[in-house]
Amino acid sequence: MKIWKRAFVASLGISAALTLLSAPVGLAADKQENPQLVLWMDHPAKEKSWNNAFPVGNGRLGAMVFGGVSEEHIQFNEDTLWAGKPHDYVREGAYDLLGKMRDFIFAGNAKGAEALAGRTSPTFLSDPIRQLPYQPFGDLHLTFPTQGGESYRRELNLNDAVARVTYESGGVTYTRDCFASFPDQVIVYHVHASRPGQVTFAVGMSTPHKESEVRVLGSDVLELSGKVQPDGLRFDARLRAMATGGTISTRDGQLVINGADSATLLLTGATSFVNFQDISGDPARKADADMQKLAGKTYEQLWDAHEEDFHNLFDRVRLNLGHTGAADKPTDERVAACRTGGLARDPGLATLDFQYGRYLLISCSRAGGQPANLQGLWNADLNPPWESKWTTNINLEMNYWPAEVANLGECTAPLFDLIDDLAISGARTAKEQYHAGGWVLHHNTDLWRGTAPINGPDGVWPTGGAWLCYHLWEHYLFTQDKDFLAKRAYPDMKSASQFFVDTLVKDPRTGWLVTTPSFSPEHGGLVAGPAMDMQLIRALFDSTIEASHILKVDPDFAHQLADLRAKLVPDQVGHFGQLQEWEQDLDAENDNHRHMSPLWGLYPGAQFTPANPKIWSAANVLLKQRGDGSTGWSYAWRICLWARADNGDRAFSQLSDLLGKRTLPNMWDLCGPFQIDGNFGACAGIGEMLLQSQQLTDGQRGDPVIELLPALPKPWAAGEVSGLRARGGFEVAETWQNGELTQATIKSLLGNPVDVRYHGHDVRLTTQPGGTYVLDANLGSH
Ligand code: FUC
Repeated sequence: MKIWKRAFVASLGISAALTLLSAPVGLAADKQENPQLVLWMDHPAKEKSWNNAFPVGNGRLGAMVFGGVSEEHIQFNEDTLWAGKPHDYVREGAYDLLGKMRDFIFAGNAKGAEALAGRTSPTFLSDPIRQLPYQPFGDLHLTFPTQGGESYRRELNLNDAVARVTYESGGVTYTRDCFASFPDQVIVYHVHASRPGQVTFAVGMSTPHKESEVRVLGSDVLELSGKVQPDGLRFDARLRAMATGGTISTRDGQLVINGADSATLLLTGATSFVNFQDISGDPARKADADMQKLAGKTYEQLWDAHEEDFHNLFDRVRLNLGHTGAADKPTDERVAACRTGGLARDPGLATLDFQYGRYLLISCSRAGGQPANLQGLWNADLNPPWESKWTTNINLEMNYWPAEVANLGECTAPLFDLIDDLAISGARTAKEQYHAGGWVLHHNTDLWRGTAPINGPDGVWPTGGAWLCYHLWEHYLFTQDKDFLAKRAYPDMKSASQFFVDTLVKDPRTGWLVTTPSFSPEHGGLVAGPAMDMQLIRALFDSTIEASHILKVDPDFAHQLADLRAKLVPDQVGHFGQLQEWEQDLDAENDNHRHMSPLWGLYPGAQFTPANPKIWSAANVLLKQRGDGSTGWSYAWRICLWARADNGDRAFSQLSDLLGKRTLPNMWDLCGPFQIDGNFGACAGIGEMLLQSQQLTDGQRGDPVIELLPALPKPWAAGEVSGLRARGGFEVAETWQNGELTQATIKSLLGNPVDVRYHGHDVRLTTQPGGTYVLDANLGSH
């Protein structure tokens, strides 16, 4: 059995009879609101501060709620509204350059190779060289007669997934709730007044797209329709008003609600996108059909359905890191306090950040929708930063790091659908540009599933698909779902492996097998065999080999992969004891690059363990040398890495810097501009500090291993968590005091055996499906 995170700690071999409980794993499983799970401010978002507004989303439709009193603004998105149309980005004839680029690289002339991956023809880059941007959809503008507004508060309540504005005016309390319902596929906006007949407002629609119009349909519906220029996707949204009491009328293209007790707006929206090769859909019909489905439903029914759906996902994990008086302040002030070390005095903010990550994933990644892009699904810009695409050399993957451990495995569905598409478009790129079988993805993709290298030489990085396949395998490790493995994961993994079988070449300088041309993500120049590529391919081959054993298929292919794996460039230790980023020892001691690519094998991979002290120590040397993060996501990656290195205080310092230096008042992450990956990376990192699990794959899989509280930082001396998931099919709860575990509860979902570790203690549990096992700090049973 492979040893995880432990060099020579002998198993204590405890086989004590363990208490088998039938109670569910959880803290007090009440339905009460947790006031700690609320982001709030005492002022609206300024009109120009889109990213100060609060986000709601149902995985497909998203909205940003600004919270103005007399003028409310709600900007909204639908996740298939992108620029462009079906397009194959493959560069014809690129293959002719491949051999030349390889020759240049092996001759030590990276510049020669890079000249063939530039903007001028001939180039190995995609056609065209850039991919296309995600688009905003539209805006709702609400005008209320109220001026001022006392006792103002706007909040994003994570307990109920609702953006709420409350204020008083003229002795009346107004409440406005906005949520995005997954079951009803609608954005709902509800206005309530404490006194009857006091709800009066007008609402209009607009869009930044030039080719568009707003029409009044009947007496209570607006339609916003248009097309992304020049000849792209068509879109259509419907806004319907319902009121209790009062009247609804139309005026100047707006809906006017007058003197109602309460009023509800329903917003549906759709585009002509069918799939990445077909945009023949009818958006008007879909937006209308979605609206028709709501006919006869009351606001309360919509609320209840939304609550049931959201709670089913969100309530699975409870976290309490303690809270102090600092938690009583508005969220923007709490975030600002992190600039001066405030996180250590405000553990509740870390809890909020963790649960916000879970909230955001539920809000932007649900079955049937697109995966979370660089901005999740929220975007107000026709030209968003990096096109708000899916960048696959860290960002898209980081978005899904928390999914399994934070018990939101279902939210991976859009990612896996994307991978299926990429296996199709990536097969064309493999064939045309590499004369290879299988599929390849470089460092970005868009709605049209571009897979060819883009932008410049740093786009020539062929292991994006290998990395995405790791998520398929991880989903299997967490769920042990053989049907998923056979039908969804293995075909994509096998085909991704095939690409490398066909394209790995022998480096004449070293004799090792390498990817080339390649790039260690955004660092250095074009090279052969960067460490990250080798780690990704080892992970891909290992998991494909193991899947072939589990599924009892393709034994010859598995042998072939094992043979090639042994010839890949190994992880190497360089001149200052560091794990090398490149095949050659080129690392500089003053380099703190944002990408932590050579440490992929530490996190999210699981290739470095103390069982191999040489590589474990080199990885730690590099981690230390790289210092603090810079972009939000680079801090987030470092949180996860330090957690894996069992250093909770260093992980905490990166979290503290992320919140203090790279976080907006609404707790969104900043790359430079808003980019959501850091939110998800931080969520995963906090999870990793509290619980780690592995089921190592190197052709000889051992039992799952769970490590309790592996990287608890000093400021979180007491706390409790429940509902975290572990590989092998477990749900784990932990409580701790004075920095020490007091109790762990492990629910076995599938009945697998598991090796549980804490501070040098080690116990092997033989479990029954559904069994719950309670352990004390010595891992003795209760
Ligand atoms: C990668 C990063 C950048 C940015 C971009 C979207 O290229 O290196 O910092 O996050 O993705």
